[in-house]
Amino acid sequence: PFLENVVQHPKFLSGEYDTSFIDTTPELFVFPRRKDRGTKMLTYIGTVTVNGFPGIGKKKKPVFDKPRVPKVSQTEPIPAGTKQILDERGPEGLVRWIQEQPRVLLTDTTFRDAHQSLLATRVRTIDMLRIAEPTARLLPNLFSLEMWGGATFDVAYRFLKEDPWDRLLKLRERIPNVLFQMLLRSANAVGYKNYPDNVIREFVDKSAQAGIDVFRIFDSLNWVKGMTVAIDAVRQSGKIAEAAICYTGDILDPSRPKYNLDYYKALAKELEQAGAHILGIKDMAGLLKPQAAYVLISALKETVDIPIHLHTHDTSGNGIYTYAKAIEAGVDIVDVAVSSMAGLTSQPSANTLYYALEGTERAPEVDIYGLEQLARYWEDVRKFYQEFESGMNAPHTEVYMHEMPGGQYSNLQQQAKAVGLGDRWDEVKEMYRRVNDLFGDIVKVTPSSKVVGDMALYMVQNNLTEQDIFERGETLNFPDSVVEFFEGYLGQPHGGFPKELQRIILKGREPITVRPGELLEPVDFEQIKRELYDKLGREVTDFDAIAYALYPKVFLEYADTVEKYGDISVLDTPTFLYGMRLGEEIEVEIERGKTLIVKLVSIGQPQADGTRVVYFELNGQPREVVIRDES
Ligand code: 3PY
Ligand code: ZN
Repeated sequence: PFLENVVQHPKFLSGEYDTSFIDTTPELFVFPRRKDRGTKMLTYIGTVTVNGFPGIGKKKKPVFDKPRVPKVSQTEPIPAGTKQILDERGPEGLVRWIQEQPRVLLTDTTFRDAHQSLLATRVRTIDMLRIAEPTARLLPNLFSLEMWGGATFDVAYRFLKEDPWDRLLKLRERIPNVLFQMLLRSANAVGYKNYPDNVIREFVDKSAQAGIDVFRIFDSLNWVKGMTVAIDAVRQSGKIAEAAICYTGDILDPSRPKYNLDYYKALAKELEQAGAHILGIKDMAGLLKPQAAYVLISALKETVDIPIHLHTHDTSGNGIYTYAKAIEAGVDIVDVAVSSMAGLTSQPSANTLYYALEGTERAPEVDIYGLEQLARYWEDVRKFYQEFESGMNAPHTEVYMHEMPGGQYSNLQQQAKAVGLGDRWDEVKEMYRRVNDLFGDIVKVTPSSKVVGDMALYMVQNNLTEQDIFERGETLNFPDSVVEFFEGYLGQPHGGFPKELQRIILKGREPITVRPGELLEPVDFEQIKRELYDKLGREVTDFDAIAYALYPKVFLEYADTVEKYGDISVLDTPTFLYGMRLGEEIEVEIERGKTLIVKLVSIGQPQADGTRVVYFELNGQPREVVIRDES
């Protein structure tokens, strides 16, 4: 391979080399890996075909229609948008621009929260890339595209075996005009626990460099102290800090005074003072009823001088009405999704909101025909992921009872199935509410919602009641997330922890009351890079190092998969999830302009050692791979 590298090197070919050529050309020493890309990919396809995909199992691959991609001009320049306003006028200039807009502005969440909430976050990069440029052309007037953060980061590595940074960079290339927005869980970054401050700073800094413009920052307990590092880091990166209040309870219900209007007004003021460019209202479960929205937004408009951005979920079916009332009260921006990815646990539909506001002064500036074309594409793509649908197909007003975030619903349901509680889902939801009350009525959003979910699953699985917890708590092994929460490692809940329960769960250990980041040792990124280099035997990027710092095990498993199967993000989604049908032929573009043609010829009988030979044709040549049959 060394000689091959030398004779193929452009300098060598052009004759522009001298005796230092070898010493000054380190790439000559980079050799291709032995197992070729084709074989690795066939091994993946063979494995899914024989053993199925995690969470789907072994299923016959359905025949899907080719997604209808809107036909848009390839030659005309992409229209300018909010991204250019931020780049030219800076954060303060963008804020002034927002305040000058008489119409309501829209954020499209289709690439993030919509599929996190409907399809367990499983939408893959390849399906976003195909619609990226049409989106840039058809929706240039959006305020932003929420396309990163929340659960997408973790799920990309853990289940999709693809690199979320790569998604960000590639989308940025194709969508140069609209602001990119992400959801950042403050000190929990895009994970489920508090990280050291320098991890948060590094994460924000690299995300900003890679293309994120608007960071929606929230703390899962509305603990402003836990948000300060993230707000500060975003401001330093020159990007937009949208600090968000998580909405819970019901401001119009006098029997729930814990989260009343005064509580939200005080929080809003605090966030403005902490440096927020925009105030986010994050109604993660969809609990904000229409009249409450009117009252809340009206009061907050009086309280703060920054724009207000409202996010809700349409679980109850009241989403559009809530937005209409919020828009009447003067909200600046609202979150919507393309109609075929909207509604229910997702955001209200952009298309529907367009018609609801048509002809009014605050109607959004949006091309409805563009939206309809995008809706067709997503209608087709959504079918690929049908196995991850939650099964909810009508409004659920019971969300006002359990208060489960839209982004958690389908994920917790998957978790319940995985531990054998699929048929006790109603009980789990009921228990979710009871655990909330047991915990003193807390804000429930990742990761505090995960704590409540884990506890609910634990109690249902072990047939425990609240009384059992108090009577036998000393002998119970509570889920780790629950223990960490009561230790204070997610921060401090409004009103404090219920003391007796905390004592039982911590079994006598002392909780912390300071910001966890003050106690956590900074991560040494150089050390991580060396460690990773030793483990992976390849160049380690800053992005890899951050991912490893956030979730070491998930990242290593991802790296292992890539080592074994190569880059499988290039496979079309039906093949990625179901493998291939006998006799089927697919095309895989492994890099720009380089396509493999794969045909599944036959699958051999199981052999004595539990393996099967799977016979393919790769670009017309016979190839076989040996797959362990796990059935
Ligand atoms: C997340 O943190 O992923 C959420 O979507 C919370 O609503
Ligand atoms: Zn949400």
